[in-house]
Amino acid sequence: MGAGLPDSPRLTRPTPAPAPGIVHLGPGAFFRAFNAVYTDEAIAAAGGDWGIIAVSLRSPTARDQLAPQGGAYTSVTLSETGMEPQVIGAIREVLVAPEDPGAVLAAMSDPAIRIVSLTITEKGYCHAPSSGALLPDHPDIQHDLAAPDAPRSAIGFIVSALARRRAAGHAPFTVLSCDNLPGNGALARGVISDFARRRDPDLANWIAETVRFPATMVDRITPATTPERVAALAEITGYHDPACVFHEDFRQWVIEDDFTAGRPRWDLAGAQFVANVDAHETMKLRCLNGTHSALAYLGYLAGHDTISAAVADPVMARFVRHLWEAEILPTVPRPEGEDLPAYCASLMARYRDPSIRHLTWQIAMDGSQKLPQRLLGTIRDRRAVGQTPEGLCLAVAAWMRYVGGRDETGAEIDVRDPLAEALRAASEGATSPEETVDALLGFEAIFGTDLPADAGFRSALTLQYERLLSLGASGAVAVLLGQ
Ligand code: CS2
Repeated sequence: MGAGLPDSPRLTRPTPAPAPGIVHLGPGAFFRAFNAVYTDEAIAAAGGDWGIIAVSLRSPTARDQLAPQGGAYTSVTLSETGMEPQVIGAIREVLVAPEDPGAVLAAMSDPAIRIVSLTITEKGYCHAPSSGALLPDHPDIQHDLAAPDAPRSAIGFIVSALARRRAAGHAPFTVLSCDNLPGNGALARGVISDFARRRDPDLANWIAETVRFPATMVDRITPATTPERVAALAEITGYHDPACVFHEDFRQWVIEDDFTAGRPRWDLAGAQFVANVDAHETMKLRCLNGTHSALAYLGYLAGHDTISAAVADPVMARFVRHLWEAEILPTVPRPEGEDLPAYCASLMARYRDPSIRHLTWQIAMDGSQKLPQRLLGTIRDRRAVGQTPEGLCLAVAAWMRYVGGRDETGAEIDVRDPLAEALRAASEGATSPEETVDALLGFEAIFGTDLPADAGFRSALTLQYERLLSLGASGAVAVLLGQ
């Protein structure tokens, strides 16, 4: 057996764990490639008790990978010249909430914890993506209102911990959302306050008066870790680290500087502290995540398994440029310090990097939670000035084709989405392309009520959907580009 395989020695923690200061909910690959890296470098540069207690809300996997290594793991920068490993020591431990919710609440109630940060994905906020409002009938919300000492959702844990801090006379922690959502700070405040009000209006008032919810824009392309990459890393390091993560070199973190009791010197690791994040967020969600989703559905249907393969197709690459220039950038205010055309050119370079191998299937996940902020907001803005963004309509039509569950060869698609079953049933119940579009537009939590009522949008969408069925993804894109 080669030296790089699991019989290699396990990675061990190189330095003592920093004293705790942050509880992080959602210790997935993105968090390990981003927040924890910035925090590790900030502690190295300026010290401070900002060690991270990570909490898995669902699976024990991260804990099982990290615990034998004392929380240490390898963050690996990918490029065409190879892999660049960096051992990260900022994580102290990982708790598994379903196993011991009391331990999680105890950690979050400790006054030493001054920040609770989140990378729980869009669906973790138990909200209606089209409005941002809390879903009171969401099973986790129902559960957590009934069982405050054993919550399941991030919202339930945050409100229970804040209740305990208030009762003990401790200051609250800052809630730092790091998910790809517009106004993620305000959204977190909204769902948490709504939940708290249902539990205890006085607690909700205290939260409104004392808790800070700064907004952030987060950016680093982080494909899922594969066994092949874990083995490749062991080959070059001589140790085995199943908790390792792989990502591009680029990273950008823009943070509203609004914290109750301090924060690490993330600025010394390159983070940007600003008064208002909105413009950066809109730029990133529409230009990067919007075209990521367009490429995910059209690329997958066209047979491209990765983003780099999709943009290596000249028709798809031209399509992405068309989206930026003609449909997206007219809706994006220029953030201070940014040059929008140059930003898009750098996105294309990031997409082209073959060493990243970011799967279209991975990005295609959870479309029902992603479409509103990535595509539909831009469509609304174009419609509001009398324009019909056909390219974005084609991207939405491709999502509709994708959630139907069969690709262009008739093969089954493994659609991952909290609404996958309902979306599939709606598609299968339709007897014509028009009916399919109507049925899917009927999902108000995704499309709201305004877009389904917009006849211009409906007919543009139906036209693109029909073209997808008759010409395929590549053909429909070519026709749209006038080729
Ligand atoms: C991707 C994002 O999976 C997805 O939905 O679009 O994870 C994307 O890679 C990051 O937001 C980049 O910062």
